[in-house]
Amino acid sequence: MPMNKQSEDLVKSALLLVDLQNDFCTGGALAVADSDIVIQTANKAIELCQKQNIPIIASQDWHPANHLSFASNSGTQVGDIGKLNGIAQVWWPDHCVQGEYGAEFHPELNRDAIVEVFTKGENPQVDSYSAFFDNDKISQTRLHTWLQQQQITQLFIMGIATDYCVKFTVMDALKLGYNVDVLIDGCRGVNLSAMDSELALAEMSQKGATLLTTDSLQ
Ligand code: VGL
Ligand code: ZN
Repeated sequence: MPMNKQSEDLVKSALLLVDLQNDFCTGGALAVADSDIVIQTANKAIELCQKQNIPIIASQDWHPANHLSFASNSGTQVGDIGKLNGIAQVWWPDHCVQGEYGAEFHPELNRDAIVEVFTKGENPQVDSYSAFFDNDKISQTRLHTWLQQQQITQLFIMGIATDYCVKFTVMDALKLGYNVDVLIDGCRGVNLSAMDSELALAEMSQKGATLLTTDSLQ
C-alpha cells in the first residue's frame, strides 16, 4: 500500500527539495560530504512522488554578491560566529551568488521535475536559512502562500544542509501547522561541530517531524 496516494487521500502533499545547488555539492564553495548521495536520493524521491502525483518543489539559496552572510563582505573569517543586525550569524564563504554556476541546481538532479522554485536570501542584510522566512522572521518567501493555494498540508522535506536550511525549513513548516516528514537519507549537513546534523534531526523530531527514509515513499 502506498503511504500517500495523492488522488485518494484527503491530505495533499508536496516534496520540498532544499538547496540542491552546486555550491553545496562536491567542488562547491560550501560543499557537504556525500552530496552525490543526496542528489541520487532526490532523484529517487522525485520518481516515487511523481508516481503518486505529488508535486516536487525546491528552494534555492539566492544571494546578491554583497550579502553580509559572506565573511568577505563582513570583515570576518569563514566559520566565525557572531551577530548580524542582532541575529545569530555564522559567516560563510561566498556561495550561491545569483546567476552564477554555484547557485544553479546540480546538473544531475532531475530539474525538469520541479514545478515551482522558491528563492531566498536576497536581502543582503539578513540571512535566510528557512525556505519560508528570513532569519529575522519578518520577510517571507512565496512558499507558504503557494502551498495554501494548492491546499497542501503535508510536506516531505530533504536536502542540504541538515543543520541549517533543512532544519530551519522544517521548524517553520511545523510552526505553520504543516505535517512534516523528513527524508533523512536525502539530507546532509555542514557539521561545523561533528554532531550538528544528528542534533538537528533530534530537534526536528522533538518538535513533531517524522523521520523517514525515502523507500517509505514506495
Ligand atoms: C545554507 C549556509 C548558508 C544551507 C545556506 O542551504 O543550509 N547554509 N546558506
Ligand atoms: Zn546561503
